Amino acid sequence: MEKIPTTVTITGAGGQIGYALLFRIAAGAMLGADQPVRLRLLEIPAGVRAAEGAALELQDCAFELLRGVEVTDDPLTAFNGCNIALLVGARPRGPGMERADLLAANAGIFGPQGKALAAAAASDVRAVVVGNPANTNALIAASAAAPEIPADRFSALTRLDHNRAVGLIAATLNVRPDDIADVTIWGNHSATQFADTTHATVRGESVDAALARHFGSEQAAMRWLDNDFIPRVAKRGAEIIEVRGSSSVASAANATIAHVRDEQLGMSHGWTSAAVLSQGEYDVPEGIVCSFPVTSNGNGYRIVENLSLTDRQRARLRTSVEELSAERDAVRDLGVL
Ligand code: NAX
Repeated sequence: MEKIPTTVTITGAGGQIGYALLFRIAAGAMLGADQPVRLRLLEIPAGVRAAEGAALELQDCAFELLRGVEVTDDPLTAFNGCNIALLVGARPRGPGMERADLLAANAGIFGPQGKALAAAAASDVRAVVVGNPANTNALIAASAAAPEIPADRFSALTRLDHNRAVGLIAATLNVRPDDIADVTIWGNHSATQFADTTHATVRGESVDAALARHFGSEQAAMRWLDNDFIPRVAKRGAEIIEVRGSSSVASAANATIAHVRDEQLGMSHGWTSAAVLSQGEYDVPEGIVCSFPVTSNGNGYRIVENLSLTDRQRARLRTSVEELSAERDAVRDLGVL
């Protein structure tokens, strides 16, 4: 018997990442080859035509799993019965825009969307925020959706940073990406984040030991991690813009699909990274959406606890958490939380 279709709402569906997401979701890459999907595409009025064009192309693909596409500029219509919300549309930083202006503009998007989710979504809804500043936008949406939707149903995307770290280690050690397990992205989806290989393995061996062999000594490997790997992963978005002339799109859509797939279907081994609401783990203050190592049994992400962190690592995490706390305080000052 055919499964009940899952309703997936994509905001900013007329934009670049939206365009890269829609066709893979409809093809079954996110929820599996036996799971029919219904797509709801939310846009602002200026983006509706682009989303309608994508809807025409979806029809032209004649996807077996696609059970309907609806384009709207009304959040309540878009989130009606929604099981999975991909919150991609956001206000980009314009020329001369201060951080406070950016946070305020996005609070004006993610607050109302959180409320619309609470009013209209299915009782099992989960939402991932891709639109930047993703961590704080997720906090705003979760806070606006409370108490109808539990806060742990909201997360923000750091899977792209995670995959960037895995890809860079794999290329350096000349192994396959799936040989590598248990890398962690800690903190904010911003340049203060910190990619951590301490617990990572490559075909069962410690990544740090494999890097020491590759670079000739533990000190040389440490220098590479500190001076090349960590900053390069954190600034990879800028590198892509510099080389490609445009921001990350296909890799961001790919990471979004992997984030939701693992969250909904579960992971067979190891951990990944996602930004979820802290409850005080690793001394991150409660009530901040921070990237942690996470696992999933198919029923949402759970933070992997009790990993050992060195003083240097704790200091790095503290720096990123201070940035997240400042964003949270700025939004609080706006009266949004
Ligand atoms: P685009 O500008 O191509 O698309 C954004 C779309 O969102 C536009 O079509 C716009 O009309 C729509 N939109 C704006 N406000 C909306 C609202 N209130 N409701 C519905 N739709 C709305 O940007 P794109 O390249 O697709 O990037 C989207 C977001 O992802 C940006 O905020 C970007 O910074 C962020 N990213 C996040 C990443 C992450 O890892 N978390 C990585 C990639 C990307 O940079």
